[in-house]
Amino acid sequence: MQPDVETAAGAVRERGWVVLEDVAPLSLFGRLAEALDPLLASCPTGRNPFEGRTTKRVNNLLAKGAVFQEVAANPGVLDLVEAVLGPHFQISIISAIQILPGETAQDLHTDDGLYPLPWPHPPVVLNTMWAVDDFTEANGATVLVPGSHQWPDRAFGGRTPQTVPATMARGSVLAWVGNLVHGGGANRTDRPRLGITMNYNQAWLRQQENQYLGVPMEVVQAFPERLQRLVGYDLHPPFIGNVDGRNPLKLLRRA
Ligand SMILES: O=C(O)CCC(=O)C(=O)O
Repeated sequence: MQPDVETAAGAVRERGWVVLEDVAPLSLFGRLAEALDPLLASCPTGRNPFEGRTTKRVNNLLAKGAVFQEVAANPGVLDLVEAVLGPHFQISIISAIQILPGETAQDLHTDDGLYPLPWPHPPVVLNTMWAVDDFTEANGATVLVPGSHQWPDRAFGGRTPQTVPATMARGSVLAWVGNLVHGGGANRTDRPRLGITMNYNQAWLRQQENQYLGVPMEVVQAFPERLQRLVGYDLHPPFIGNVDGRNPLKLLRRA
């Protein structure tokens, strides 16, 4: 059952994560799988253990098919992101992650560890994982350390993290806060595990993926306005992101 947005945001604040069901029709997940099929076929496996040497990642998805707009701008997910991060957030990175049979568990990490912020800090990243396949303990469901976002320091030192697998059926969406310790699970089955990670961050931060160069301007011009703003064509008050003192959205429309 779908929790209301405040209940979901409460779970994210308290234990660091929540699984949403029914945020989009199951048919969307079929269309996502179909769009990803050829992209995955020509995609190499990862370059290092963190990317996963037996894992495929297709990045920059907003430039690779209109169907991915439905992930990035899902209203139910955006309501949750706003409840956790506040009103001024943006798309940081959107990638498909396919963990292939035989992949070992990814090193545990936090997504906002990329940013040199003092610890602890308020939420600056909310990540989501769209389950294009069923996520099971055996096939590499994302593993999470509940409550780790409230640890008093960033270091794992002295702690033995107790992980739980985010098992969920195809069509579900896992959301977790950027300072929660987590990682991709090991795939001990003979079938791949496919998910789309759609990561949002505070609009005053640098985006993990360069959306301005990654998504051609004419593609962004055809997006609905909300998505254009989420890609980064917007001001964070009072004037972060301006061009000649003006909101970049106005220039995008004129270009
Ligand atoms: O694939 C997953 O389940 C999680 C991957 C992840 O956390 C990452 O690559 O940063």
